[in-house]
Amino acid sequence: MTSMVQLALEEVRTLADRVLTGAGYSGDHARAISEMLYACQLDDCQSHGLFRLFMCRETMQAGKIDGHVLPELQPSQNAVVRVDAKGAMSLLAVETAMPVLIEKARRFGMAAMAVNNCYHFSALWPEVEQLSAAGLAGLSMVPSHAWVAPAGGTRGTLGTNPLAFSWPRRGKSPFTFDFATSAFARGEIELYLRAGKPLPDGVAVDADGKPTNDPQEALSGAMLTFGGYKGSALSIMIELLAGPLIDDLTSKESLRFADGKGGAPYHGQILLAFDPAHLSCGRVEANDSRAERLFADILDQGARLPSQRRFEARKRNLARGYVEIPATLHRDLHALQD
Ligand code: NDP
Ligand code: PYC
Repeated sequence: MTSMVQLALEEVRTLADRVLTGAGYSGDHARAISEMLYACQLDDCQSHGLFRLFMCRETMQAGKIDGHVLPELQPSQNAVVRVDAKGAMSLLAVETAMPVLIEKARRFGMAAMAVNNCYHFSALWPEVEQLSAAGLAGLSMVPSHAWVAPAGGTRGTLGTNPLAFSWPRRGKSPFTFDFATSAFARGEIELYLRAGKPLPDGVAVDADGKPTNDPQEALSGAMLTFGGYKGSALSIMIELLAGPLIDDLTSKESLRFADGKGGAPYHGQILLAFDPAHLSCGRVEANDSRAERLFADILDQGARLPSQRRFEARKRNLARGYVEIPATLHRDLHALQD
C-alpha cells in the first residue's frame, strides 16, 4: 500500500508557488498554475495535482516556454473568443478569456473559446465548472502528445485527449465528468510506475505492439483508447475540434514540436458554453426538473454520478484542513526546492 503524508491546505499552494517561481514562472503564471494544482489536490485528483509540478518544471527546462508573457485577448463581435497564450501555460489565458466566454454565451446562447499557442498539463474540470457555476453547460477538449494508438493500430497517433463536461444544478454540485479518452491518463501510468504497480490489462502495448502490464513498457510503447473504436473516434474528434478547427496543432504535431525534450504538450484548447436561458425555449425551470429526474433515476439504482468522489473528497479535506499525498511524492517535491 502507498504510504501517504498529510499536507496542510495552505501548504499546497505555498509549495506549488515556491517550486514554480523557482523554476522561472512569473508570479501571475505561478498563481494560476498553483490554483489549478490546489483544486485538484483538494479533490484528491493525484494524477493532476502537485505531481504535475515535475511536468511544469521539465517544460521550463526544455527551454521553449515563456514563463512571463501575458495572454492576448483578440476582440470580436461574434460568439468566438480567441486568446493567444503566446507560448506560455494555458491557465492564465483561459482565466483571462473566461469572463468574455460567459458574457458571449449569455448574449448569443452559445459561444466558443479558442486558446492558441499554449503548453497544457492540467485537468479540465475546474474550467468547465466555472461555466456551470455561471449557470451554463460547458464542454472542453485538448489534444496532448501522440502517445495513443487508434483502435486497430499499434503506434502513437492520438493524444490522451481529455473531454470534460459540466451541467449546472440549482443548489447542488454540478453534474461533471472529465476523463482522458485513453484507457488511462498518461499521468496515471506514471503514478503506477512510481508506485511499482502493474497496469491492468487493456491499457497499453509495448514497442513491439504486444499487450503489456508494465508501466515503463507502456510509456515507451503505445497507450490504448478506452472503449475500443468508440473511444478512438472520440479521440479523433478532439484532435480535430481542438486542433485544425481552431488553427492549432494535433498531438502528433505537438510531439514533433517537443523534439524529444520532454515537458508539457504544446497545442490549443477549445471550450464551448451553452446558455439554457436561450436554448430551453423559456422553460428553464421545467427542463431543470426533468434533468433532476434523470439524475434521481441513476442514483435510485445505487449508481453514482461522476465527480461524486471528488465532491466528497473536497468536503472531507476542507473539514479536516489537510490533503494526503504519497510520501515519495512529498519527498521528491521537497528535493525540488533544495
Ligand atoms: P478518471 O478515470 O479518474 O475519471 C473519469 C471520470 O469518471 C471522473 O469524472 C470520475 O469521477 C468519473 N468516474 C470514475 N468512476 C466512476 C464511477 N464508478 N461511476 C461514475 N463516474 C465515475 O479520469 P482520467 O484518469 O481519465 O483523467 C484524470 C484527469 O486527467 C482528468 O481531469 C483529465 O482532464 C486529466 N487529463 C489531462 C490531459 C491533458 O492533456 N491536459 C490528458 C489526459 C487527462 P470522480 O472524479 O468523482 O471519480
Ligand atoms: O495525463 O495524459 C495525461 C496528460 C497529458 C498532459 C497532461 N496530462
